Amino acid sequence: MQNNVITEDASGYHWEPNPGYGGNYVYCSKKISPNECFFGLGDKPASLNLRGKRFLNWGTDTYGFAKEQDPLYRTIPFYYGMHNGTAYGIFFDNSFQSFFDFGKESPDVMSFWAEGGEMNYYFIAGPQLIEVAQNYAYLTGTAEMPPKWALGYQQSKWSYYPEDKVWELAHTFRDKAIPCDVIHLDIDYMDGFRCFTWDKTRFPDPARMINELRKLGFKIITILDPGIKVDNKYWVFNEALEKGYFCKRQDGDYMRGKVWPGDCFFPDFTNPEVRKWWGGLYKELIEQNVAGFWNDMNEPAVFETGTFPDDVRHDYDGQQVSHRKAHNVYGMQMARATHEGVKNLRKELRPFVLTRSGYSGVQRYGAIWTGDNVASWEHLWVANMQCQRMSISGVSFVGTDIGGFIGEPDGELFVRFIQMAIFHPFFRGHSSSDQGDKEPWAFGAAYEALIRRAIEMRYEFLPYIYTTFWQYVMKGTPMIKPLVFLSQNDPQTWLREEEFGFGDQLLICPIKEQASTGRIVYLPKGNWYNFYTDKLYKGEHEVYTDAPLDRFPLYVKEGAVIPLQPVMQYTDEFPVRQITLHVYYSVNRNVSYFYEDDGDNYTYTQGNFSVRRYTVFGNRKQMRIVQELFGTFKSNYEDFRIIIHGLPFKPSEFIIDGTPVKLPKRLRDKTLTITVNKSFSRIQIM
Ligand code: MIG
Repeated sequence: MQNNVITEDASGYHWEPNPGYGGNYVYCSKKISPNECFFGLGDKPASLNLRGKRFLNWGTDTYGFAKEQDPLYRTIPFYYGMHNGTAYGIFFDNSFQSFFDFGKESPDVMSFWAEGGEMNYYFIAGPQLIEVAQNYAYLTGTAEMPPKWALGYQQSKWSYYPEDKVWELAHTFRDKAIPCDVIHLDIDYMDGFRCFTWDKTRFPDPARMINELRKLGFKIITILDPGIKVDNKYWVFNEALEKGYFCKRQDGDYMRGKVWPGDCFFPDFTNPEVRKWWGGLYKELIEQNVAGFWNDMNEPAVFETGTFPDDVRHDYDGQQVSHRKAHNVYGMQMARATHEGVKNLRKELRPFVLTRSGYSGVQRYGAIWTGDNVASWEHLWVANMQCQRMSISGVSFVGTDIGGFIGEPDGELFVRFIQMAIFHPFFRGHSSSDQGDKEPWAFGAAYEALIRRAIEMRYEFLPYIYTTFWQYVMKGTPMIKPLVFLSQNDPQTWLREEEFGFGDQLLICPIKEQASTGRIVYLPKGNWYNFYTDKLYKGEHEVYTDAPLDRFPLYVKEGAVIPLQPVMQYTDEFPVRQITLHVYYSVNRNVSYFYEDDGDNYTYTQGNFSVRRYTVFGNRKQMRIVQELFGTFKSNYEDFRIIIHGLPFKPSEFIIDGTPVKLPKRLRDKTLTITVNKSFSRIQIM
């Protein structure tokens, strides 16, 4: 990095007139270096490299959004620049409507500006993209470990009701042996869309239903919107009115807007007292054993006008500001109120909150889904870009409505969507009510089998996914990594955008075209095994990869140790009695981790976890696996089943912690399976 200019001001920090509003923009511009690439900025449904484009941040409800549409639901005013192998980040912490121009207006100038507020930006030095990501997370906050069940498959629809329908759904999953952990109840479970109520004709006894569903291994998540129905017989409305918790216009009238319940008022989540009150409202739902909460429409969305008028007043933690300043953080403050309230009510258990809107830092409070996407092949690509981009923008716990929210996918599209989503941390099928069925069995038996297999794979990979989540929690390392994050010095990765890394050891490339039976995949630096064939390929090359409908391009880094568990119908169906470690031979030393804890409480913060660190290396005649164990968590299994892939020699001896184990003849193959006590520290294979 020495003596290299990383970034240089063009006109630097200045003001520019804002004709629309009559005041000034707070403005900063910087020179663009030749070959400079730009990444980040949250949920933009555009190509990964942002060079040559301009964007606007203003959280917006965008039903059926299109590729390149801007803005969408979220505001993450943070980007990466990278040139000559050196990366840096800039976080423009300004909640007003903001703009980012990456050389669109003038090819050599990058600018960012906002409608008001301060020129308050952070420069984050790299030189590695990953380091910038980690430091951005350090600045804006990392997530907590999620409850493990929230990483299972979740099924949603707008809406499942009445109770009978929910049962039919639950039984179908179990009868068909398609794994599922969660059922979402969308707005129709409420009494006239009143938050924190139930429609008692549709759901006469929610606590009974929820507890019976739990016996089948299902958890319930309910949706809650910010709009509170104007109704003086409704306790939530009366309480907020009495306490002055609703947003008001500049002239003192209430901010009134139509949403699902009809005329609504809206709590001011930027007020700490309101957040506390809102958090407390979850008490009854929690007593009924609702497991998680879904916050929708929090851009905030209002029918007809889109959102609040600019003159609406907000407390903003005592600053008293207008909606111009509070708009982009409103949704995050709602998610925060929910997260903190639920955490406080459930004490020892981890909250799960799903939010649609968010600002930088929203990752502290919950997961994000990308919003109202469409059942099309183009949207599969869009979902791929959005999830990669959200992940490098601090929000790894992200997913899209699998198959598309709007419209009807055919079986093939659904299969390709869900195969990609196996490696999106938030894994949920969701769809709009009038758009036909999109449950895993809606496409006929052949597709059902393929969809089941994809969901099963998700459950098998859970130990690896959970470990990857832990790495994100500890260091802010993005769980999904664009190719360029794996190998930023390789110019091939600067523009390629469909392949993505998941965790330290996997590379995925979604199939994004109809009737495709394979595609070209670019493998970054290192050597990579095809997950299905065990064939080894050299990195920094394109590889044509077969992908008939029952598989997709999935590669494992050489030297990887991947922990897999048996298929389960839900995450705590039975205690895991055996973990399979898939070990991939390598001459180059490679390190892998395997993290475990209790799965749904906070004892991990007091040391009740275990981390296994594996080092794998070998030569033409032997191979070694070293295991180091940290932490005190006691797992339920005693042994590992170890499967070794890619041995270049026929093994005859296996030495575990110095003791030779003669291999039965049938095991003397290039792929080797053997059971080993979980506390081994060194394995030698010769
Ligand atoms: O105006 O609650 O993005 O996931 O199913 C639509 C109904 C409101 C929008 C969400 C979608 C949800 C739907 N909501």
